[in-house]
Amino acid sequence: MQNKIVFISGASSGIGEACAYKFASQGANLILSARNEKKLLQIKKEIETKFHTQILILNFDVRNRDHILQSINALAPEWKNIDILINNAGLVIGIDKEYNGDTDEWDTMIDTNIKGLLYLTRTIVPIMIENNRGHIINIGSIAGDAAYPGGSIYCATKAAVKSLSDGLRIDLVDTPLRVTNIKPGMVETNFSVIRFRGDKKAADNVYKNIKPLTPHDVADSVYFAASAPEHVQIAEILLMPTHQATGTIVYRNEK
Ligand code: 8X3
Repeated sequence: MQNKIVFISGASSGIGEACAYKFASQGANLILSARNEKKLLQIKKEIETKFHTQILILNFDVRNRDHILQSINALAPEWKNIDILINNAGLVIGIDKEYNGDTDEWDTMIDTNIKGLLYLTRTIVPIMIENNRGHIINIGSIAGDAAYPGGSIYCATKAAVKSLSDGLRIDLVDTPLRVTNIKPGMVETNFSVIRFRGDKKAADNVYKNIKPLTPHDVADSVYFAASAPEHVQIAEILLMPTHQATGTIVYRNEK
């Protein structure tokens, strides 16, 4: 991973932040993007004190297509040749039924999880094709394999991430580029706090009496896929806590 350039969206927290630490610890240079510039600067500072690495901050919302295009096009040549794109930015808001959800929240999820991922892919993959090397790692979800109660829109966005990953893998089959879809189950981050619109207690209940994955567990899988030999394409990884079996079946040890 030495001196490779890794672009991570949604890098200011959770899985994105954990990926930043993991790849920096293995010698990669990072381009970190997110909406929260203050948090990005803090992460950059922390990582740079721990590891010998260079970090560039790009402060944008993946929903803003023009901003993405301008930021990537303006990159200095030494940063532009991105080796690995980790499409991590994504979120869930609400647990409403499909017939009574908040349509603004739907727009936020669809625009971030699907369109934001597409904008970054559309901007960065042509650079990779030009360089004849690259790896696109999309953070999907177990939620994309089957819908669950209260998750209709979010599950649909993650099903889209699966289709978009599969479609891109087909489109790139005649190139050395690889495409991976990482599908985590329950991971303890601020993901559930946002889902429950800031209700920390409700979010904590999701992980009660079960040991969830940490963002670092997911980052390890991302790194595993990224560090496979060049002729090996890890198409998907589905990972979940040992006491989770599907998107809806978990065992909680309440003894
Ligand atoms: C997050 C996983 O299904 O527990 O994508 O909400 S889930």
